[in-house]
Amino acid sequence: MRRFLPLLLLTLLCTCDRAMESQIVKESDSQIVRESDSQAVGEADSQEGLPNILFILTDDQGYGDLSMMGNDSIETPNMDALLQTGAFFDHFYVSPVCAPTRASFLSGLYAPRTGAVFVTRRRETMDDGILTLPEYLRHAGYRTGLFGKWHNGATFPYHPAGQGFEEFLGFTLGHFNDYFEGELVNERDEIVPFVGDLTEILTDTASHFMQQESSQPFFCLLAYQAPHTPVQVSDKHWDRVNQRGLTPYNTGIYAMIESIDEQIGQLLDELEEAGKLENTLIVFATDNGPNGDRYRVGLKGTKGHVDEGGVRVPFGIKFPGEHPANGRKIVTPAAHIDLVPTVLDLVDLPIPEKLDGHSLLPLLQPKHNDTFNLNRYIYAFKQGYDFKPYPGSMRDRNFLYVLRGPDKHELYQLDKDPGQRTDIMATKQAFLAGLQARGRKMAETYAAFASTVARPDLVAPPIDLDAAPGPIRLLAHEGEPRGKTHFMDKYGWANDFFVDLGSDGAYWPVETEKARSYRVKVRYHLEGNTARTLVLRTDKGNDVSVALPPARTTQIPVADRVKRKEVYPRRWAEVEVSGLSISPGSTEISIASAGREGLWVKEITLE
Ligand SMILES: [Ca+2]
Repeated sequence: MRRFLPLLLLTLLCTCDRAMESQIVKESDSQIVRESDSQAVGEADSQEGLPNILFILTDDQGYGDLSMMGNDSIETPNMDALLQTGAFFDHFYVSPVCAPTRASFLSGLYAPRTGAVFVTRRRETMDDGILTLPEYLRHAGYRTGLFGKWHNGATFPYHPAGQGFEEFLGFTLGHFNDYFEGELVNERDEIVPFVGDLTEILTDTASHFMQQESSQPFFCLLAYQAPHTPVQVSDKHWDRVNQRGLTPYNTGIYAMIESIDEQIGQLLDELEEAGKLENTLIVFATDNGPNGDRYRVGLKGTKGHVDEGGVRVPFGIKFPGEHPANGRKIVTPAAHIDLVPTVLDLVDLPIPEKLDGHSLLPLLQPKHNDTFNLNRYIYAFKQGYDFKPYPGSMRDRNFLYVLRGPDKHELYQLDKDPGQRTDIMATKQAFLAGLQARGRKMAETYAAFASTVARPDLVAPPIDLDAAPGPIRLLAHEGEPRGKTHFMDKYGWANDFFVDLGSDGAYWPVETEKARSYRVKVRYHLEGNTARTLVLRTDKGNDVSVALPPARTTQIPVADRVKRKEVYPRRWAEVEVSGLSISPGSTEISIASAGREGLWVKEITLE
């Protein structure tokens, strides 16, 4: 449902005459988006001169996970070349975890403003009223594709196809639990089974998309899942890295990064052969700090932390041709929120005033001599199920302020102490204690800003039954267990399932304005020798029952190099039942079964 649109649309309309002539209007129905946008494309100004844009985003690769960072345990020649022959931002910041970073890259806003405050249980969902980078670019005449990880909402209208991507092959969850076999989904949310190497499949699909004959420029987001866990990688890459004396976990992580590096090299070769590279701008970024304790150039913290190691990542923009910014190293701090305004600036679209980010193009002008300073603080919030201002951090080029707890303030002199060894707020060294007044001032600035970003009205929206173009998958980790029902893992990360589903049951919050009767497919596991009855019910009192025959399901064999913490994929049993009536205004679909132990439910699909 549309919640945030009026503010942004109004801003857009007020900031530029061109926007007055051709409004970027967002509809909640994905089909309408597609039709209206294609009309807008026809009316747009000439697309001549607009570059193609390829945005490569990796998952959980930290600042130190590149050979160019002095890490002699990894070989990343293609990533290094991309960053070093483009404009390399050496102080670039994202959020501590996946989904908020992606929401900021796509919206130009700090993630709490978009609703994407966490990574699972629908708290990764970006409100559909947020205008996204692909939506802006479609207005400028681009065709748009996402290949890989989305992680900002699994169901329509939050699905990538509801948020501006015309083509999509990937997964909407926080992580995919098998690199070699599984079920991806496409832009219609149809299941697309695959067998192969996920990193290669995503690269090939992106390559095919970019090479399609078209009069339109493209925007391609290639969002690799590697090196996110599970640690799975082909023998070729494992064997090479395995000679370097690392732990099995780090061997696997580096091998996964080298697998991406190889794919990037091949992809750029293919684009060059197709004559596309000379007019393609390439952005490279990672989405948070390293997913483990490994080399990170002395930075403190890892993925999930608001310290430098959790949020400072490699970022570069390689311009096509002989652009003066190529080959430059930029030290002015920049962030994920700057991508949208930078790209809008580049393609001559108006930049909404309410965005948190700024265009980085002025930094990239020929006369730039590194004195340009955006004169601002860049924030990072450690988020959970609900937004809290701590832990959080705020930095400029010289100082880092950290709010560690409700009243726990830290200050670091970032230019002299990038490893955060000396907390100025706690020091007894007189020459540093003089800076504590600065820390107190930064604390006030941080508190004032943090109080403005939370949008509890956008967090964890119900599942909109009216927006989907086809079947609606209600995944367990998008729902809520009740009473004694629980997830296999405590938190209910992506791919998890309801365990010991009994009479307390579990439910999914929904919204609908239509009356419909659904056929329901249930994916489950049931131990013992006796069938159980599963009751599906809405809060309006409609229900339907289905008998579940015993089904002791098995794990799908996986090629993990080290034991994983997340749940394993399974081959689930399936039953179907017709006649679940949903009334307008329903707010909940629940499942329950008399008895308790032994019944697990992975998902239900409404058709
Ligand atoms: Ca990540």
